[in-house]
Amino acid sequence: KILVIGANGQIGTELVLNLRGKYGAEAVIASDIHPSKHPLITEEHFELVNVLDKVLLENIFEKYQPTQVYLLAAILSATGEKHPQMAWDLNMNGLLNVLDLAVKYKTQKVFWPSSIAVFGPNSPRDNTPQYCTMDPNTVYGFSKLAGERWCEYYFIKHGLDVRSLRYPGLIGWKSDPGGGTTDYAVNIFHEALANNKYESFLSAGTALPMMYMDDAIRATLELMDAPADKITIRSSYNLAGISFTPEQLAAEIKKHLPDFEISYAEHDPRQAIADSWPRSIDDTQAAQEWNWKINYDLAAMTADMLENLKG
Ligand code: VAH
Repeated sequence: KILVIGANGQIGTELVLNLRGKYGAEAVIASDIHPSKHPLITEEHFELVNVLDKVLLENIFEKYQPTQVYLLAAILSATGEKHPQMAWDLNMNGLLNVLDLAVKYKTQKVFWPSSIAVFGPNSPRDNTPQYCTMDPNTVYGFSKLAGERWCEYYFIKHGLDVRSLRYPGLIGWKSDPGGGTTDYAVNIFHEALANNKYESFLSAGTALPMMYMDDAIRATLELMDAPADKITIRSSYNLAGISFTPEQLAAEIKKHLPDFEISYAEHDPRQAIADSWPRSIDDTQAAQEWNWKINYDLAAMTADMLENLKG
C-alpha cells in the first residue's frame, strides 16, 4: 500500500490521482485531516488522520503497513507567517512522527517535499546552487531547511530511504494551492477566464522559480523510481523549472486572451517573502543523477492551463 498524507492539498491531490492511475485505486490510501471535497477522491481508500496525532497515525501504519509514504501535509509560506507556531509544529513534528513510524514499520521509501523557500536573502539569487548560504527568514522556509536535515539524519542513522525535492512554485489546474506566495500564478488563470483581469499581489518584476504540476509530479515519481544507489543527496534535490515574473505570465496569457489586463497591489506581505527567495535555480545534480528534464516551458504551461480550465 502507498500512503499519501495531505491528500487534500495542491500536491497531495495530484499525487493521489497519479499514483492511483499507476498502481490502482485500492493500492493508494489517501489521508488528510478533513474529508476530501475533490470529485475524484471519495471516502473509499481514504483515512481521516491528523499527522500530529502519533497514536492515530500509528494505527494507520499498523493497518496498512505502507511500503511507501508521501508526506504532503504542511503549512505554506504566507499562512506560516500568520501562524508561526502552528506552522513549525505541523511542518516539523508531522515530519518527525512520519520518519519515526516509517523506521518502526520498515517503510521501504518515504517522500517529503522541501522547497526553494529554504534559500534566503543571502543565498545567490540566480541559478541558485544545491549548496550555498541558506538563511531563510520565513517559518515555512526554515522548517523545510530543518526538515531536510532530519531526512538526511534518518537516512544516515536508520538507513531510511527518504527522498526529497526542493519544489519551486507549482502551477496546476486539478487542485488549488493554499496559503503560498506563488499562488498568484494559479489564481491569475482562474480570474483571467472569469473576469479578464487580475490584481497581482506580487510586483510586475518579481521573478520566481516555477514549475507546471505535470512536471513536478513526474519529477517526484522519477525520483522515487530511481535506484537507491543513484541518489546521492538525502537532504533534498534542487529542482529547476521555469522562472518568470507576473508581467511575463500576463503577457503569455494575453496571447490567448487579448483583452486580459493585469494590475498590481502594493504592500502585500507576500512581496517580502518573494523578495527573499531565488529568481532561478540550478538543478545540475537532478539532471545528472536521475536524468531530470522539464517538459513544459511558460508557453506550453499557459496553453495547457487555459485549455483545461476554460471548461
Ligand atoms: C509557497 N507554493 O508559496 C509554496 C512554495 C516555493 C513556493 O514553497 O509557499
